[in-house]
Amino acid sequence: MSNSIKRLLFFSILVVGFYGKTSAQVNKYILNKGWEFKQSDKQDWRAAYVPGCVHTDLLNHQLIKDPYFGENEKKVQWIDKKDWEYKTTFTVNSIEDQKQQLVFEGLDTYADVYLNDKKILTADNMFRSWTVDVTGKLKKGANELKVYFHSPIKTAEPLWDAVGYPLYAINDDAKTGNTGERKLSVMTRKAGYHYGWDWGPRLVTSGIYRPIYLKTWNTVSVDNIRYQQKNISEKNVDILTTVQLNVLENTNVTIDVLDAQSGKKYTSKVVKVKKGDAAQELAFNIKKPKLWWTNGLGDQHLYPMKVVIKQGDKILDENVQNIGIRTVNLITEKDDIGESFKIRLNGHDVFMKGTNYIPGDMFLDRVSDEKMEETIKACAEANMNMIRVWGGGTYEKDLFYDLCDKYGLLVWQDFMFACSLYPGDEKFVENVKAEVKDNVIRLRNHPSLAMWCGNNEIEWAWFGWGIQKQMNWSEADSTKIINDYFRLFTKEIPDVLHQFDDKDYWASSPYFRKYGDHLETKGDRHLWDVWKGPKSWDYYKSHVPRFMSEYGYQSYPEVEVMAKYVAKDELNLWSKGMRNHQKAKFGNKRIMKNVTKEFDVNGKNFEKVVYASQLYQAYDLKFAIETHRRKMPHCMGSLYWQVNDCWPVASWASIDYLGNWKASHYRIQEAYQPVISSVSFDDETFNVYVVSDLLKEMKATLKVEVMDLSGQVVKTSTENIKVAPNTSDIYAKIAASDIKVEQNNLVVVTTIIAKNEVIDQNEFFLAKNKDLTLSTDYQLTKNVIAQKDGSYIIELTTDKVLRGVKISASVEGGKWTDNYFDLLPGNKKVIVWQPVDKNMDKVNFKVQTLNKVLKDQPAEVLSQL
Ligand code: BMA
Repeated sequence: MSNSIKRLLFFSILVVGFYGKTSAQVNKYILNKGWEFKQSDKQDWRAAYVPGCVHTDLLNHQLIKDPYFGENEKKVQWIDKKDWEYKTTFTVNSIEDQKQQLVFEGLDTYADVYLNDKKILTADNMFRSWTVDVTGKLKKGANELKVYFHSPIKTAEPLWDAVGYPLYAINDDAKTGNTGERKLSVMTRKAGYHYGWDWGPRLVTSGIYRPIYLKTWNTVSVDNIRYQQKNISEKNVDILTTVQLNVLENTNVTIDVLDAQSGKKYTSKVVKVKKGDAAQELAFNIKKPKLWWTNGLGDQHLYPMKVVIKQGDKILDENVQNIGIRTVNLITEKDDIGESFKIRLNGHDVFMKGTNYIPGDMFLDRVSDEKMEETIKACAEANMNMIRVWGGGTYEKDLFYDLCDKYGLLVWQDFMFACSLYPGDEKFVENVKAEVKDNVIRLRNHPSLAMWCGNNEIEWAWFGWGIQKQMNWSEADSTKIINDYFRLFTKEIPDVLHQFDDKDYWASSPYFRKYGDHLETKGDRHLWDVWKGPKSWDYYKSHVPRFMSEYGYQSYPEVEVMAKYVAKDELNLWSKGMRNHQKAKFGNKRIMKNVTKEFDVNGKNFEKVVYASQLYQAYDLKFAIETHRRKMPHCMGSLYWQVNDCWPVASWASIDYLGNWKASHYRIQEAYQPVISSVSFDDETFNVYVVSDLLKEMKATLKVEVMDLSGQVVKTSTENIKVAPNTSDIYAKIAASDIKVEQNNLVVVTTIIAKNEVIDQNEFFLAKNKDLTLSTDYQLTKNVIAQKDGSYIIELTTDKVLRGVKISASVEGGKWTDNYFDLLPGNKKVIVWQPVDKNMDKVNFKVQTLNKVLKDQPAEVLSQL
């Protein structure tokens, strides 16, 4: 018996005891112990984890093989056709409190809940939370809680059939799921990506994926709080606190609003509350507020707020949450280009540098707090200031938004709808409205929350992809479908949203309200033509929108990562196992088509393909980001697709499933720096731009060197410049005719020096990588110059221009300060490697360069430190 199973069995016979009193009168008892699960038509109960899900429980008991390995995904498709039961027993020693409620923060999805064999809840939406009054239904002693999950597939089938016409869902992998023509994902309020996506497997799970707790209280409790900020200035902010109370009896209560850390009281009032629910408003102000800023622009100052409800001296309930003082708006106003699409933070138009986020695992309980923090931190480290929670996943757990508050990332929050058309019956609409209310109330006070968006790519699908023809709907059905769409996304959702929050709402990303609407002059845009081909990187230059909310290029994760998920002899692009880890249509072909154009590589050597694909992705994203930033303020945002993976897979992610930064994440980090230099080659001229996101003017020196690839500087210029705040401009120009070196033998190196420090160095190669005359005969020096606190500080120098320098350690698990970089003669490159295990005896480092690896010069291991 495995250790984890032994541990589970121990929990299953453990009876949960509780009923301790805290100072506040509201008590919460988490019911995460003693759970067991079984397939409903079988008898054997087995220990289960809560929060968790059926797939991970089956895996823990070795009843299925790892669905992420090889083609195992296909062998576990039976799970979603079955019903599953979960149960636990908890002990109540005494029942004193007036009100007893069971709170379910996340049930996935069609669940009947029984307390002591009596049904207390029917749930049908993974995104909602449910509070059930169980007053008088608890027994002294043992109580049994049972959750019966109906198969999400079997439940949705009759719902699908009742619609009368097929609905559209491009990513629903009905084929793998064996559901025939039925794209059942659209019928169920459950994470879309569970049904398959072009980067994810189909694993339609069931389970209690967020905590369940028993809440007991007396007289009055806090239901929710809304903090609204008005009249923000350097001197003052007015804060209106609306406290929504649950009241069991008429009484007088004192409501205090305090600083949770210092205990300083902001305001207080005594009110008579009446039985039933009541909202109470308290207004106060904070003098000289410290503002909350995005990463790179200032501090992320948080005010820890506490609301205390008292009856006399007795504390009835307390609520603590952080707020940040800031104004944030989506500005869409007519201008001489068309209509703006930009985020205004504290009165400044801020260029959004960011990414799209997908759930961190197919099984959400596996996304540990540490893993979530690693991802958000990696975004902040890469100089991002925005993250989009994309509509095919979930409304993330609270921690996600806490982390965005802390690291200074604004959140673009989609509602959970993506690339599909949904039913429009009343039951469905009411369910969605309840979901919107729950999540808006839960998330609205986070300073990081910038805007809400109705859905991902539905307007584009309707008006741009020609789906009406494809689906062959009758005219009447077509009209009904689009009317249902507009009702949900332009009326019902924004109506509910704006009852509970005043942030801006954008109905669909990208903007595409009517035929012909996909524009560079208005709204946001997704650009996939470069990935899909045959467009080259220059297409990014000719198609710069007002805000680019998606674009990207795929690459493969490191060989060591895939080696854990496919058999050793399957480590090649076309093996069955690897093919199952490429979910995009024509994915491998698309990667190879461009990668082979750009580099001397073929599909045969997997390691080389991985290296080349990562470099291609890195150069693609660097090109796109710089292009978008140079075009500021025409364009005011660039969110590449996508930062993370939910399993090990070939994808657009810049960080792989195991947390390794791909080549692209390093180059994104560089391209998103607050101030960058960037070369654009237009009309036979090298235009050197400086882009600054700073809110103050910057004095600097701009150095431009044209170098041949042997390292000879053939032209140089140095200029003192003043860079206006929040601008992009050309500061130097070099005519191609002035350069007497072949275009495939040159690199333009631009350096910004401010206060005697190099704050940016960028390299621009005009020719395709394949055509560059990179030398294979170079002197690379590499030294571990120091070892500090388990980290290795490594210095590299070269006598010739090196491209795509990849350094790796012989031990897995660690972090580089930079990697996959260019190395120039005359530069000393110092990088640090922080291993996870700080007590290793011996580590070897190997260095690879594009100069040699893809030119079939010696093997991959070029040098050992
Ligand atoms: C975007 C996303 C996803 C998809 C990605 C890559 O449009 O919204 O639907 O995974 O493209 O194709």
